[in-house]
Amino acid sequence: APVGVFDSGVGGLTVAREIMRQLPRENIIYFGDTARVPYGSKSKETIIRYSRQIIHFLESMGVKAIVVACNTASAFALEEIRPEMKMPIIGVVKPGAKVAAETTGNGRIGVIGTEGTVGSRIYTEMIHRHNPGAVVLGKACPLFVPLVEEGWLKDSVTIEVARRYLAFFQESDIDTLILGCTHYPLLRSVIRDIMGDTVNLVNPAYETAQGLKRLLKEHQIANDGKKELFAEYQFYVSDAAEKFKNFANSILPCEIKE
Ligand code: DGN
Repeated sequence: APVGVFDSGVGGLTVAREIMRQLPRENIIYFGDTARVPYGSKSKETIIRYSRQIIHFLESMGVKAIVVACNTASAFALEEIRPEMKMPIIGVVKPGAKVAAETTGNGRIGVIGTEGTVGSRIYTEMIHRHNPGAVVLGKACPLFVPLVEEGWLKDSVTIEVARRYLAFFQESDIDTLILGCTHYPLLRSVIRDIMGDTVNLVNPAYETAQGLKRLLKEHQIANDGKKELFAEYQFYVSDAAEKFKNFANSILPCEIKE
């Protein structure tokens, strides 16, 4: 059975991409809620309702586990929905928060994400579970999502916007920065140039794929058989399939056909 992955739109493809790289035998069914994106500025109640609907859809498609590949949905809906679930479910917040909490040298961690994610203080809460003394500084960077979706990954405008947002961390002495939104790993090199080499950038997409690997093993549902040479990937969206396909084909290691 496949793993179900969902996001508010295209961003979660950075998570799907990590799953393809790290768990190459797992089939994936991806759902992008392109009709209702963005989630970052919506209320908790709305995000929970959307997430429930999508999970029901993925369950009806016969998935064996669910990855909430959206930071905003993980922040607002995961704890609420988990008790209702029969199958394993994992979000993107906890894996990134855990690694940041455990690897920081000076206990000073920055988090960037949507207004919803940063406002929820979920990263702070999760980091404190593993490192109660850590100081966590959050900064919402709402313009990053449209810039990435426009494909302006290294554009001078993007660099200027990033400079303005990240100036928040000047003199903050953070040694770790969590890229707490699905789109931000695609801005990694811009962020890296501005933050410098002394700040460790945590990519929750990468950590989530690691977490999924452990979760599937734990539940003994990992597809580690030698039979299949290829995994199968299916993508569903609630709107604008063509635009989704173009974006997906620009960042995935495979090409989506009709
Ligand atoms: N996928 C969202 C997140 O990771 O928070 C970003 C896109 C959005 O819905 N604003």
